[in-house]
Parts: sequence; C-alpha cells; structure tokens
Amino acid sequence: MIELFTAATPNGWKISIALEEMELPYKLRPLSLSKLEQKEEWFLKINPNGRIPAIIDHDNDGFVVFESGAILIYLAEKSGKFLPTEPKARSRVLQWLMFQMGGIGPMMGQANVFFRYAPEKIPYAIERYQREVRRLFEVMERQLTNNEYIAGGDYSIADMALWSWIAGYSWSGIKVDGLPQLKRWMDLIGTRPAAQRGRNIPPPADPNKIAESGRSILA
Ligand SMILES: N[C@@H](CCC(=O)N[C@@H](CS)C(=O)NCC(=O)O)C(=O)O
Repeated sequence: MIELFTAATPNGWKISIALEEMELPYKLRPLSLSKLEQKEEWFLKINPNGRIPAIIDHDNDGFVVFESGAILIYLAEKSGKFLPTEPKARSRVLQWLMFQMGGIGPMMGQANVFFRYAPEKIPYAIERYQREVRRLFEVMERQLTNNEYIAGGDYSIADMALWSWIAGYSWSGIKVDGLPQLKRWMDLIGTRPAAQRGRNIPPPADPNKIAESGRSILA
C-alpha cells in the first residue's frame, strides 16, 4: 500500500492522478498547507523540503519518495505503466516531464503568486511570468501539432504532470487563444475518468468556491 501525503494543488494532483490511472491502491494523508503541517518535524523526516507531495511505499520497506517528478517515475516503474522501457521513447517522456518540473510548474507558480496573491501588484513581475508561461504553452502547441500526447502517440506521466498545472491556466491569468492543439490536448486528458478523479483528491475544502473559480487552491 502507498501512503500519499498531499493537498489540493497541482503538484499533489499529479500523484493522485497517477495513482488513479495506474490503479495502485493508496491511503490518503491530506495535509493542511495553511496550518503549515508540511513544515512540522514529523513531515520533514518524510520530505526534507517541507512540501507536498510525498509518498511512503509500505510494500517496499517503507521506502520514501519526495519531489513529484521523482514520485511519478517511481510509480511508473512500480506499475509498469505510462513510462516506456524502450530507451528513446523513455527519454522523450522524461524530457517533457523535466520541461514540466523545470518550466511550467515554477513559472505558473510564480505567475499565480504575482497575479493572484501578492499584496502589491507589480506589473513587471506579472508580465514576466505570464509571458514565460505563454511561451512555454506555445512550445507545447508546436509539439502537439504532430503528436497526440506530449511525448508522442501514448499517454504518459509527462501528460499527467503537465495537465495538472495547465488545466488551471485561467487562474494564472494566461490566455490560450490561438492554441488549438493545446486545447485539444487539455480536453483529451480532462475527459479521462482517472484524471478527473485524481484532480478531486483530496476533495476540495469549499466546493462552492471551487465551482465559482473552476479550480482549487493553487500554491
Ligand atoms: N518541486 C516540488 C514542489 C512542491 C511544491 O511546491 N508543493 C507546494 C504545493 S503545489 C507546497 O507544498 N507548498 C507549501 C509550501 O511551500 O510550504 C515538487 O514537484 O514536488
């Protein structure tokens, strides 16, 4: 059994979506980010970085994994799903997973901070991060023009990682006008029952608020 430490944010959804897609049984351990449970000493022993997500694999000597990209690779290898073993195909998936981890995630995270949460609106910072996210979306648009999924013809952990963030594009104030392939791909993943289930784990704290904004709390 996998124990999943998570919260209703994009980095958390990556893992609940993957667990749902891979049909791996898991026990949910939601953390309250606003109560700073992720900084408590007991949790720092699991994730020294004090952030969600993290997992403990109780079927593998209580092996702990933190960092969402590393967790996705671990789960894909454990289940034998959504990460090819053929070296070139595998590398393509890992390239797009790294693109998410090093690009989309940090840039959308900063766009959210400056566009949504910062007490002072700093146009330079808002524009800088929104422009970079839009540029990354355009990179994906080109890739998706010739590929059904982001790393080729098959759905992979890279799609799960990217979709968890990109489905919340409007919260970051990013426009997707003129990106038909990106929209096609968002719908393709968004209609998967396991992706829908995973994006609602843990269940949103205030369903009315979520319905209004179409998203949950993005950190
Ligand atoms: N690189 C990390 C980032 C994790 C991360 O930023 N998690 C956010 C939620 S999306 C978090 O725990 N924020 C609370 C905090 O920073 O204290 C990963 O991909 O796992």
